[in-house]
Amino acid sequence: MSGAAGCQGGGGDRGPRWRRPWKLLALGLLSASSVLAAAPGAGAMSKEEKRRLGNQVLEMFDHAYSNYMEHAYPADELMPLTCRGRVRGQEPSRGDVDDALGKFSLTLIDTLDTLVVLNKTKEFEEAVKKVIKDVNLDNDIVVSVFETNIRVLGGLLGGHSVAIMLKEKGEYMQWYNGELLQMAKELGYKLLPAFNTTSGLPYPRVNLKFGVRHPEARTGTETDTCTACAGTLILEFAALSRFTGTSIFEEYARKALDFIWEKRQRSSNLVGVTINIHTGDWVRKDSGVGAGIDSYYEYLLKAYVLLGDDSFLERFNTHYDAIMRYISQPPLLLDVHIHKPMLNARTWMDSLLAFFPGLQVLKGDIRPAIETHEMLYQVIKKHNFLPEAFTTDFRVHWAQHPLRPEFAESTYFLYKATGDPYYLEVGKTLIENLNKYARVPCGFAAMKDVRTGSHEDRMDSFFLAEMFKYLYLLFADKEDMIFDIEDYIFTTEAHLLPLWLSTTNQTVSKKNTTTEYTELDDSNFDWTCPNTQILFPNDPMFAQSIREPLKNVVDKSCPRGISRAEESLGSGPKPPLRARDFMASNPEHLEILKKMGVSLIHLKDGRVQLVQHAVQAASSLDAEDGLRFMQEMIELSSQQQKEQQLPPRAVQIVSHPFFGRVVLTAGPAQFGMDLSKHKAGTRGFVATIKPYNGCSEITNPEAVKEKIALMQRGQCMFAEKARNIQKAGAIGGIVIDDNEGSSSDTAPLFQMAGDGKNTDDITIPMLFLFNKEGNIILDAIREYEAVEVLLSDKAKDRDLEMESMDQKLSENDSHKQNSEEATSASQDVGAVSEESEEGESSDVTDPESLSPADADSDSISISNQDSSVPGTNEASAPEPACTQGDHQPQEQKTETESNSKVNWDNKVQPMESILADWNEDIEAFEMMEKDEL
Ligand code: DMJ
Repeated sequence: MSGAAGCQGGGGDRGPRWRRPWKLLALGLLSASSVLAAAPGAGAMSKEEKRRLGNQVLEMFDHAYSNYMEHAYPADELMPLTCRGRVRGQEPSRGDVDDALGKFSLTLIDTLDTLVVLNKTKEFEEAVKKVIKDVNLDNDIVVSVFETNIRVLGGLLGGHSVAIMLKEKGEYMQWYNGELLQMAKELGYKLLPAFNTTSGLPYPRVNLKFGVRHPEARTGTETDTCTACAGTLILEFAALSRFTGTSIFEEYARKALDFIWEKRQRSSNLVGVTINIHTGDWVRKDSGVGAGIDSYYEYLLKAYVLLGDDSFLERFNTHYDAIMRYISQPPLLLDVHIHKPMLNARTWMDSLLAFFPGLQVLKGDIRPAIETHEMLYQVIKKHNFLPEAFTTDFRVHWAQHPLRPEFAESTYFLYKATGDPYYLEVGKTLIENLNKYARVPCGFAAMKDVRTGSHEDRMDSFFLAEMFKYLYLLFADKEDMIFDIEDYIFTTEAHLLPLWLSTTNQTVSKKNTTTEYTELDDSNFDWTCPNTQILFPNDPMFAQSIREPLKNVVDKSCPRGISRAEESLGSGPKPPLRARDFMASNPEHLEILKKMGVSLIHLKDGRVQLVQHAVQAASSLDAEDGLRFMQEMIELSSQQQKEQQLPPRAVQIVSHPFFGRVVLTAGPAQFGMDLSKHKAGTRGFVATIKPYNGCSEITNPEAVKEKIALMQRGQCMFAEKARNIQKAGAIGGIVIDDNEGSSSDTAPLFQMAGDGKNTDDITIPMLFLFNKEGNIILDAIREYEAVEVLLSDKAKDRDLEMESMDQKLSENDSHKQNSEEATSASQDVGAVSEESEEGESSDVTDPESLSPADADSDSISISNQDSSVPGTNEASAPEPACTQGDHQPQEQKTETESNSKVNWDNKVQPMESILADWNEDIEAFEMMEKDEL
């Protein structure tokens, strides 16, 4: 896709190249959209408002970029809560996500072409000089091939693309001599060792200095990679080849794509999520358009647009047809199994799929794009951001949100395709939410939990590379730009590559050497691009008419896992039994279970176990229904497990200079005030207590009275601390972890348990903060002395906090001052002075009730302990929540702590362990599938 219009061919400055009618049709799309944008109607946005919003995006970008440059550069990323750079190795490891960091000033490189899109040419010139001078690409560090390609190689190439454009214009960058391209080439060569496999699929990681095979490489033992990881190289690699005339990069990327195409599941034409890089076997056979696969599809279509190679379009269209047949269940996009594509693989969606409506615009399939986008927008309206994963009935499945740009991207493309001002309003909401909930004095912080509004100390580079580009372009008119965005295509990281590359240095043979397309004829390929004059004939209300029926899809309906069988059967035969409807006391249901090969085993301890033996099913169709039933049951149980936990709470710093903008993720207590029932929360100034561990009578009650007491974890029970501070007159308490460096970014939250006795006497709220979050408050005390916080179940509106704050500073000044002050605070304060004598660790239980009880390769089973879990005690299956909120406070299961040394904290199951379990279950399914096949 070009920058602005949905569907467009190449051409640009270097001359036309299209044999097919793309260019003309794209022009049609553009003119139609401008007619629509100008059309009068309710909701049309005034030019002034558009300009105001565009300026707001610029101001927000400045806030993010200047804080990165001032407080983090040359580090890879900014940590906006602690206001410093994230340097790999100096912070606790976050696992795979850290593989994007290669000590190469990631955020600066990823931001280069954003500066030019946002008209910040002088800043761009400065930034390029810094990159050339400072960045070292030869570090002994293991990085992700995928992330390094899309962010760093893409960033350098995008920077080079706009640098030569500016140079050609004659005003800026006159000194530029292809230095960024040189760096890109150097990096390209550093990625090549990863391709040293027989399949041609790259290893997922590479050591920038030592490659893959070298004894010092510390990588090269991996066997799997994700499909998107191996299939998202062609744009950057082909651009590198064509810019430099060195064909090897394009050749390698093509080979990887050819291999994936060869390995597609032939009956469904779908690809799985992960693949063995040596054998080409699908390791995970679930298939969707989100995490793990997303940009593979994106790059097939965009490779056709950039390179004009028909085979990429042929492949894309073949996959797209399969996606629309199996995965698209409008407005949902649900993962299925590649071998059994009528079988849903899960009942939740991940936020990465939000890019897909944008890709559908490029494909020209506007209707489903509008539908899915509208569904996603309603999820956002409910939670302010798209949670990383959400269920088919729109509950939060994974509450994090790292400020991903995919939804903004789709909003931009839909606006360009439809000209409907509705999408400008959507963009306005995104801007408002970012400012209200994610903006902190030192940048923008990712959401740790969209339900509580708490933050994570993280601002990913893609936030600057993508979010600000799409938001700015959404509100920008052609005359606001210093160049024509239509001359470029966006990579998956929104880097700009010029369309004229299609006619440059075509040294690589376009012919796929491994694939014959004899089985495909022209009917597989949709060669045309949409013309909005045909799409919206005399009907500026087209998009609205598609959205209208979906208006209340999130709030008012409860669409639980749409069954294709249910849909297609209509008034025909009875739909298969769904896990959510199952009642163990219903003889008819038991009969159906039997037909599906599922048996119910009553265990001695009162538990009920479900086991499926596909071979015992009445027919293969029944076996398939049985499989789905078991899968649904597992997921239902997993969901229940999750809901039995108390959700995390929020500690919001409301005093100057934070004004409610910093929200820390806190663990709840199983005693004291239940903050979910006291919506206003408890607000007060904080005071550290003496003794700091709170394990005996408080000796400074005068300092603590009417305050929120801060104390250190350890040396006695949580409930004991609570009683001591309550006696001293505190109105609440915060326990700070004594394990230095612990953080909710890296450790699972847990609940503070009682002491096994009746805790009704404790009436004040108690929350737990990990060491890093606790230090943010301690830092603030050192700097500002009087620090006021709000303890609540969900962060309160920052604007209200702003209103109630001291009005001494004008709003503009306070913004500036905020970042300066917060910075010095975080620099000055060291670790908590008191040390705990005994180390403690949070303990987690295994979710016993979910573990497959029968490991037979042809069977799968689940068992449940809880009486409210499906299948137990002849009770009916639970009603999966179809309620308004995601918080459903459950009865708390208090676990008595007998050993005060090791088992102080109640056992809870963190999300990671639930997901790990779920993966195990999926694997069991896959084994079974294999056996069946
Ligand atoms: C970006 O780095 C890219 O868009 C990638 O393809 C997947 N998504 C992230 C941001 O969410």
